[in-house]
Amino acid sequence: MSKTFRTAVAIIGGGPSGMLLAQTLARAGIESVVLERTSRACVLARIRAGVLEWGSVETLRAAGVGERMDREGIVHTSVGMAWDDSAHLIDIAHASGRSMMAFGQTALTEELYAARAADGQAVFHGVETVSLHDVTGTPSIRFEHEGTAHTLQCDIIAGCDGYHGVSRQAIPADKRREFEKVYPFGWLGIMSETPPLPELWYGAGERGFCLASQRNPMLSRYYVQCPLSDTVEDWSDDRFWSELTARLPAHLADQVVTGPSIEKSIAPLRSFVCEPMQWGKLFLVGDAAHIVPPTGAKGLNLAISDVHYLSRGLIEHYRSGDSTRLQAYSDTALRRVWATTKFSWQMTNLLHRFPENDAIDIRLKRAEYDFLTQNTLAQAALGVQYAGVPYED
Ligand code: RFL
Ligand code: PHB
Repeated sequence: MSKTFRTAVAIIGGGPSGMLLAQTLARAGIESVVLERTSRACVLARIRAGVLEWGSVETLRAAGVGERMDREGIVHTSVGMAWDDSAHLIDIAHASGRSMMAFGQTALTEELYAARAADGQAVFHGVETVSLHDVTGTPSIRFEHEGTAHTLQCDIIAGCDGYHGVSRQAIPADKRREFEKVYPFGWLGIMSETPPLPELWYGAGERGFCLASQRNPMLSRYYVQCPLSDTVEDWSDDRFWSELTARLPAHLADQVVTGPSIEKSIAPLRSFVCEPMQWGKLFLVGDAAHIVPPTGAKGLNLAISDVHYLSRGLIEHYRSGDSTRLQAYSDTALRRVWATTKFSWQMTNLLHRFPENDAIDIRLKRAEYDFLTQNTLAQAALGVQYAGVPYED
């Protein structure tokens, strides 16, 4: 048995990129179908990003999914930087004219799934053996769903299937250039139902990187840099809290409210960019095209700006037949991707201990931290990048 059907935009991947694209297109009257490998419960169980740039906040509001974010999110105008016992708050709003919003990716994805369900839009969960065909001509996607083979014909394919997805491979290897850096450590993250510190703090120093972040007034997210060989079993809650508080300056460590973790995981860190982000009628979006290390909180924000550029191009293409912006998608998106990849790499280098770092490397990082915390121009440079490179017209 096999089934053939058709849509305008076939979206592979039901993570934040795919669902936000589907939502934005639906509001412009453009039909799409989302194909997701896992179950809805599995997508909604992922705990990842937590900080939204103001450009992301505005994009989400415009897509009609901002209400809960505006109710529950924590707006912050500063970000803290600490090194052993030194601590400075950097005024992001002063430097950039914009603030940030702490709001979890999990909650955002819940809102996107609720909005699509309210519109009655089908998301095919549990799709298998997804393959892309004739992406430079008359595109289609073949997949299996609940034991039945399907062919989805479409005008456009949006590859929103993350770093491990299949879409990127549909760009011929000799036309695709991939740039990659894998970092020699991971981030151990925990979630705990305790009040967070009043500000978001990035910490560096003798014992390595740490981060104190927020979800809502009774939900905190914390991270410490750890060796890649560690497993979550190596880290009891007690060990985590004592390591985190040892890495923070004493006056911040004293404010940390500890409690049982409700989630604990280790994430590897990489910088990765695929060029181009478009091939024929295939457009890559979000983690399918690029990965940044989480230092600086940019991955989800880049996914949202990709959706902004692609949906704008698609809406013009369908409304007026003008494909200029759509055809410029890869170049436009990549300018922001590279600027942001540079920022995440720089923040990662500054704040982490690498196994190969020797005494001079550490002194140089400390000198850079001192310059940053003492020089208002350096703070302005950090502030505009942390708040997010403005979207191009
Ligand atoms: P996702 O979230 O990986 O979703 C891709 C979806 O595609 C599905 N899929 C397929 N579906 C159909 N067919 C196939 N063949 C498929 N292969 C895969 C997958 O099941 C999945 O549902 O990519 P997307 O949508 O582009 O979203 C990207 C973001 O998830 C990611 O960039 C952020 O989470 C990164 N990130 C952060 N970003 C921020 O902006 N701010 C942060 O504070 C922040 N913190 C983080 C982070 C990522 C982290 N980890 C664990 C990687 C903190 C961490 C710890
Ligand atoms: C988070 O809250 O999960 C978070 C915050 C800032 C980052 C990365 C992750 O740089």
